[in-house]
Amino acid sequence: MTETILVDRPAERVARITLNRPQALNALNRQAMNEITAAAAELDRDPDIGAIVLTGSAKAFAAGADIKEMAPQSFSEVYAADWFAGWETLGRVRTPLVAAVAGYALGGGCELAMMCDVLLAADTAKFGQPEITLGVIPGMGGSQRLTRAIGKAKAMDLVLTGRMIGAEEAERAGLVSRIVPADALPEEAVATAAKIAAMSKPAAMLAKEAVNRAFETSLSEGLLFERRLFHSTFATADQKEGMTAFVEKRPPEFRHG
Ligand code: CO8
Repeated sequence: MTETILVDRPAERVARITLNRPQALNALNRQAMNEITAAAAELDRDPDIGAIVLTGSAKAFAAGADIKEMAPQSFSEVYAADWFAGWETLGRVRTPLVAAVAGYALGGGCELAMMCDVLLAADTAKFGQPEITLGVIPGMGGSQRLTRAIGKAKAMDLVLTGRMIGAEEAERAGLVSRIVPADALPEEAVATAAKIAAMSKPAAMLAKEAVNRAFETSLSEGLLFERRLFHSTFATADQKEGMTAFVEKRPPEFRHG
């Protein structure tokens, strides 16, 4: 039983995790971190799930880490408990993650969205890393993933001033995959996840792994890594099915193996 999230299965092979702390604009306290990461890890192990949607409410995806919970903590406490290290579990999820962001995605909320693979933004979305205004800095990947996503000049602007950007500026900067009208966001997120989930699961997992490797390695090593993964797809039945279906001019029926 979870208190900070709702988990459902809105379409075939699609799971959805909805942040549900409306009284705090979905601020991410430790319980939320534990519940989100545990739910995502469990869904990741489920062979019947091909993509996971992570979303919030119309007003807030998540307005950051929980400031009320953090306020009294000392250095020794956050250091000893290695605060936020638990989020690394989400980075290890191999099933594609679709973030559907409406309203505020600030601080830890923006960082959580950036941990996902496809980032859909409603036209109401507002992104920012306002930690500096609280006398701290991003602590869940903001200085690293944001810089890789939008480059140094723009990341410095956001991280040093704490200003928010709207969906259009976020899209121009390369932070989001696509902008969707707010009222269409829930449907579009599920449709996108369903499209991914209908692909060969091993191929989708390999594709995710290959793209993510681009952030961890040199170009020549990355190209080699990609090529070896590409070779390995020829060991799957889905490769035979996908290519045979193309030749036979019919839709493929992937068995996810
Ligand atoms: N934490 C806790 N509670 C929050 C948070 C939050 N991040 N954001 C909003 N809330 C609460 C408010 O306190 C309020 O509660 P109450 O009704 O009890 O007063 C309720 O949610 C509604 O919020 P508002 O009344 O403020 O709603 P508005 O529509 O007026 O404003 C804003 C919306 C602009 C989003 C505003 O709430 C805001 O600025 N929130 C804080 C945003 C922020 O600074 N986020 C970054 C947090 S820090 C972080 O994420 C990473 C820190 C890394 C540190 C590393 C340490 C190891």
